[in-house]
Amino acid sequence: MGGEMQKSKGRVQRSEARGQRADIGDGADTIGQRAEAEQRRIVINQGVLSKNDQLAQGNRALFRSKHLLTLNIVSSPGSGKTAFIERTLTDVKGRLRGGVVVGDLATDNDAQRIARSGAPAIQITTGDTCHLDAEMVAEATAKLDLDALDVLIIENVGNLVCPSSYDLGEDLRIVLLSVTEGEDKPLKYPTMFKTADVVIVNKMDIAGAAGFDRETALSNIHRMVPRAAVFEVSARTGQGMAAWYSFLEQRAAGRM
Ligand SMILES: Nc1nc2c(ncn2[C@@H]2O[C@H](COP(=O)(O)OP(=O)(O)OP(=O)(O)O)[C@@H](O)[C@H]2O)c(=O)[nH]1
Ligand SMILES: [Mg+2]
Repeated sequence: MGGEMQKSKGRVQRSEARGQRADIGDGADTIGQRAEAEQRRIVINQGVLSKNDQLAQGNRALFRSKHLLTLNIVSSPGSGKTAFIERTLTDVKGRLRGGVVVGDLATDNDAQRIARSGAPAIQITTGDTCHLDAEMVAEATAKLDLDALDVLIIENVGNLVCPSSYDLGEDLRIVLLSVTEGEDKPLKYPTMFKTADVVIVNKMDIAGAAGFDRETALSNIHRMVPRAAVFEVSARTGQGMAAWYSFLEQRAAGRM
């Protein structure tokens, strides 16, 4: 494996769809014109999503043909996605071979951090785009030796809104919630939480200091997504991570 880190740059073109939406809405004065503009917006959005869905299916078929387990990790900025990935890859080394694609608006800080754990890491810089899409992931993963991996981890751009609508071809969508964000976040960002396969409650080492209401948080998560597996962990201390590793290794074994 050996700590390589590469960059896939300049994906600002992904904002095309937003540009189109802004254009068609301008100058619509009457109710009829606004309704027509709204209808056209919906058609364009469906077009963008169905193109993404097709590309995501292509990714999924490729990843499965390589017997990879693919994770799409999403959360608010700073919940600990990179810390969670770093710790996971370090601790499962020797049992699972992991590779990472990480998206941020700017900087390759996260890919550098992950590369230090010894895993290959590709940074995507999205410019002004607040999510990864299937095309970006396809381009980035073309730079990885997928035959040398068991698990492909995609760290999405940090926010709980945009990434929820974009299938990347993953097997599992993993949503992180850290104890400092507020117990109501699952209720406020329902689309993200409802599409989760796994919810990781992170930073449990500071739950007491943060006044974290564990019962309320877990109840809100279960209300939004009763089928999700939930792990309460600290990516900093390692607390609770063993149960996550068992789950991960079991799922990865199902792909081999
Ligand atoms: N106390 C504590 N701090 C943590 C834990 N996990 C992450 N952190 C800290 O939280 C901050 C943000 O962590 P990151 O891993 O950069 O978070 P991220 O979700 O990847 O952030 P973005 O990529 O910017 O969205 C850092 O200062 C981490 O050291 C944890 O379990 N406990
Ligand atoms: Mg990060």
